[in-house]
Amino acid sequence: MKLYNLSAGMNPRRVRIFLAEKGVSIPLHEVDVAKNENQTPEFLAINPMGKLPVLELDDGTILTESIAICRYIEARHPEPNMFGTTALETAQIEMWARRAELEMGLQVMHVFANLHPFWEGRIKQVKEYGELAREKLLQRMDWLNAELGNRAPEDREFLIAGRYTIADIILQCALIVGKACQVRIPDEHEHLANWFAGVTSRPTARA
Ligand SMILES: N[C@@H](CCC(=O)N[C@@H](CS)C(=O)NCC(=O)O)C(=O)O
Repeated sequence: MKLYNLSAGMNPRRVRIFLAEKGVSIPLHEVDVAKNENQTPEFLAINPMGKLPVLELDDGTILTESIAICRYIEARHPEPNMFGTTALETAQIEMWARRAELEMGLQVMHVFANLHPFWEGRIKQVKEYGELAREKLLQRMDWLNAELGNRAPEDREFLIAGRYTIADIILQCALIVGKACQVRIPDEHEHLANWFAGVTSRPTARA
């Protein structure tokens, strides 16, 4: 197997952390987006979207989409469980994963794409769109901080299920890119800040 990787990217980081939590090692092949290596005919033949991560299986099968890749790894390496065990827990983790991805991760991607200098001259940037996404992201941080604050203290360490799951990974990776785009967790959001400090101090956080 081979994982086509982009070290700084939000989505490849999800997969690297996930693999590290599972104790699974897959050779990485770095694709330098700054050098447009994701737009070469060779890479586009692998993923016509030109996006990372991509998992290439030993038989040549290609899997794209970070969460689909994580689900494949989960099925092959069930422990530690990251997607849920019971019907309820699986649904709750999915609920939090979708909140993390759609309510927050997506806004981070809009901020990054529309406001970050990396994309200047590479894609069409609409500053106002980026600013709106930044506002929405900050609103979601307000909501999440309040949500965590309303819980018993022992339930604030992880988003759901009382353990580290794919939902935590998705949000952690989003907020790392948020930081790089100058959208930091506001100082007064101690519950969200504590959650972030906890997940980013795990041994797998630098995977
Ligand atoms: N939904 C995809 C998103 C993949 C994605 O957008 N990857 C980014 C890196 S985080 C990328 O490759 N960007 C390069 C580009 O858009 O040119 C996933 O979850 O894997």
